[in-house]
Amino acid sequence: MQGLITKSTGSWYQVQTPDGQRIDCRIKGKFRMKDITTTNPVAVGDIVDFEMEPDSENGVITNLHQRKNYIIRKAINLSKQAQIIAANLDQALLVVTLASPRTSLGFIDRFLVTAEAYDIPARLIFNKLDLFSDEGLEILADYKSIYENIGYPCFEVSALDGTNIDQVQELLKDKVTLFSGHSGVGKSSLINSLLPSLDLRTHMVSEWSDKGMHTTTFAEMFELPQGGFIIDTPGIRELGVIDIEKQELGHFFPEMRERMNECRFNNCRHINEPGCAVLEALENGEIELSRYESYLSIYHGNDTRA
Ligand SMILES: Nc1nc2c(ncn2[C@@H]2O[C@H](COP(=O)(O)OP(=O)(O)OP(=O)(O)O)[C@@H](O)[C@H]2O)c(=O)[nH]1
Ligand SMILES: [Mg+2]
Ligand SMILES: [Zn+2]
Repeated sequence: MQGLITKSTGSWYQVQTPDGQRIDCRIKGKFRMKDITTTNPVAVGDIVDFEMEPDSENGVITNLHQRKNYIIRKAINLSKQAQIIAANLDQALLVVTLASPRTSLGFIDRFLVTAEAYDIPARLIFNKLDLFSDEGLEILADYKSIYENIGYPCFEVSALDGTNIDQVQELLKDKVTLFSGHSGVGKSSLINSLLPSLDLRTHMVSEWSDKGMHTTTFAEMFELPQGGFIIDTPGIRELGVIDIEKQELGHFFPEMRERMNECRFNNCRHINEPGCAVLEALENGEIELSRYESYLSIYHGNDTRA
């Protein structure tokens, strides 16, 4: 039998059958990926074959189908361990808040580079719009212009009062969509406002640390009545960029990618080379300094700041 992984706890996998049944399965045998060690061989979004165990309500996963794509998260710089967050995605939404908790530009950029590297279209969802002061709204406008100018669609929403939730609803139709972001930014709250029947657990952000409480502990996929699937994920504390060759890194910044053919040297690192089109664009303000700083930070391997 064939099914779709809708939840993974590490030892158990929930498999949805084509007729909508959900069966708890274990894994038999080895599912190794080339080149990387992952903590989970099978992830939400994977298509698998499974068999029912004799005299049991549970099944055993016996085969993993080829993935269209996947997104991996590396915990920290030194660790070789990586975790597949989800597989077979059409798009990834990064939920961002400017306060309670604050998402840094560096974190946004590392997420976007990761999505580019895995060839998954990314969009930014600025949540908690209801909390924004006038000053906050100005910062939001700055952030939005940085990312819209380089081609990432941005949305401003409030899961609390429902502002612009319809725009997100439209974005999701017939697609498999990953919701990602720091703990406490409102991923589960957003999914609840999109699918009110779900009633996922949410939790207040700590007043003391301004950090989320890591309420969602496992990735889980939900089917939308209008077609499509959404995947809720646990909050990401820090995001290491998975082994990208330094020479390749510029390709994952769209604004650098579109200029680097004009650099004088074809092995230009865009750091201090004469005739560098990227540095020229930086100087005349066509490339945002914060983006370039993220490039340097990832380039030099300081890529785990929260
Ligand atoms: N004011 C306001 N609060 C919100 C909004 N969205 C979510 N919250 C609150 O933010 C807190 C965290 O929300 P969650 O949905 O649990 O956040 P999460 O991203 O799922 O967090 P993890 O599961 O820990 O990764 C909760 O107290 C929510 O009520 C919003 O649009 N406005
Ligand atoms: Mg959550
Ligand atoms: Zn260059």
